[in-house]
Amino acid sequence: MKAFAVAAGLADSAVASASFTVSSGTPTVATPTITPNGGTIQASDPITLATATSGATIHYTTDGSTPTAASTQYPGPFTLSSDATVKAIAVKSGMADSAIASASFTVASGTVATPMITPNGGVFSGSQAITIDTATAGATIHYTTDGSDPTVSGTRVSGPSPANFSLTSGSVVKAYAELTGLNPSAVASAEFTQILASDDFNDGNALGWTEVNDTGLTPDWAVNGGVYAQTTPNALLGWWNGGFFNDGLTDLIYRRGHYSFLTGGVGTGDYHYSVTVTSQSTGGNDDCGVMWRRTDGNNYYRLMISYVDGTTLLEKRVAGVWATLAKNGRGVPHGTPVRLEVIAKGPIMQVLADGVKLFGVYDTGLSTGTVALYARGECAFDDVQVTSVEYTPSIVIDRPEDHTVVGASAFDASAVVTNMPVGATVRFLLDGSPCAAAAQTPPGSDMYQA
Ligand SMILES: [Ca+2]
Repeated sequence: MKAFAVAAGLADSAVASASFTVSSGTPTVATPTITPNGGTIQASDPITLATATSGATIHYTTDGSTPTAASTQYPGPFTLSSDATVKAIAVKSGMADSAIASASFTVASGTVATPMITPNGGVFSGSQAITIDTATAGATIHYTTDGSDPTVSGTRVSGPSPANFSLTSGSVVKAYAELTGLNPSAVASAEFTQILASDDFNDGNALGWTEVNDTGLTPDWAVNGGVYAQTTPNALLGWWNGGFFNDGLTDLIYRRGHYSFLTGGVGTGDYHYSVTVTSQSTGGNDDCGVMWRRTDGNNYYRLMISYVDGTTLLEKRVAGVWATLAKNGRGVPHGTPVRLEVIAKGPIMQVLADGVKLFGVYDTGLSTGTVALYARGECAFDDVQVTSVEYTPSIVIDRPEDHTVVGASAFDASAVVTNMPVGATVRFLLDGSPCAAAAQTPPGSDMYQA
């Protein structure tokens, strides 16, 4: 465009000039991005396409051909099962098509060998040397010692294979390996529990144990023949004394007994406590058992086998107040050793006899304290072992108790189920048959009733 000015009596102005380009009026759609932008990927890695232009659609090809608006529309992140070049274009009505983006991918073939953890779990004292290696040369090992997933960067340690380190406390070790161009290995896992305390009494003494007289009547604890035993007969320890009666201390005398606790404790309230218990009388009214999380004479859990009743009883004493947590009609004969185990992890506690689960309870009353041996009668103890516990028991059914009911009558039973997996159900059986009105309504961990 050119212009000049005129006015009467004056000479015309010079000519001014300027150039203009008239726009077509159709802006261009932003070129798509491809993430990751090529390279070696795993077959499971998602490929993501995007454009900065709102409302535009993305079309793409994976065979190297030029994409158009007629090509496959991007449905969201996708994966590639073999080597491919991804090309993408973004289009929007009223706008010019974007430029074409392109990225070439190599899909890893083969898989890194799963690491070997050596030793592959177990029980140790003090410290434990660990080696993790993989048969795939050049691979990087990633491992955790806190049970967490090593494929997540969080607390993992990474380095070349083999990885060597030592554990100084109980741990769940998990490891996997990766190498560019290969699929990552599966995750290997191994559980290491640490011995926190042990005594087989084969040294002929009970050093490290503190005996507690809880009846005012004289007990007699001693180590003989490699076994730690209380040998004063039950009848001399105030067992009966005219019947169950209140002793004036808001405490039934039948709960009293004698016990010996591990003086130095075990440093934690979470542990796996095992001991072999034998009633040594022939027909006496012995009660033998174990205690755990004992902090003083008024605070502990106790499992008691009643050899006269043929029952086992799980109780707690918190601030001096007794409460029954569970009972069971599973008796043990006199003279028969039974291996009692208590697995206490947070509020979840499981009790086993000879490897068979007696009780699982959820209780928050006491969280720490030492272990003890309980005797209200002639009870012998051997092979005490306390180890760390590295896992949370999977399913706990809390405080089911024995019931006796007259035929053709009904009673209510309930169970608190903790850590129940998704999709699991609770069944109540009476003499092996499903109960008529069992409530399955709660999802997951909750109270179930029948
Ligand atoms: Ca022994």
